[in-house]
Amino acid sequence: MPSIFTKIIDREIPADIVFEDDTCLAFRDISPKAPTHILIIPKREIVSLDDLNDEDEQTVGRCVMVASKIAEAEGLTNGYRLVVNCGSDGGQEVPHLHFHLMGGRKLTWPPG
Ligand code: DGP
Repeated sequence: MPSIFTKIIDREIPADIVFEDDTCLAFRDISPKAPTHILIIPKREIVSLDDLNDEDEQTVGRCVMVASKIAEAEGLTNGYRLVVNCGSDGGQEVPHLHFHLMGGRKLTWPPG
């Protein structure tokens, strides 16, 4: 079952897209929790970290590389956080693997 993120990939619903290549798409979170809050997603429909296969290794690596490049492009020179929520205890709401890139303010630890 395609998630809302597949609809963003397919341009069926709008999003503020900041980066795209053959593997990943990155767009601003609709409900930002920090001044910069961008979601990096694989175009492949992977539900969560629990669903990764060996063949996803390059895809996941590419998403992390893209996150780092976007952080630089966004000027997050003081640091940032890259978060993946997994499953219900992890707080995952959208069943399509995504990396939250958050920065632009001091982030607290531990998260709630
Ligand atoms: P998570 O709880 O880890 O599954 O985070 C899902 C994030 O996705 C949440 O921060 C809000 C964001 N989100 C949900 N629907 C949309 C949407 O339609 N557009 C955009 N840009 N972000 C969305």
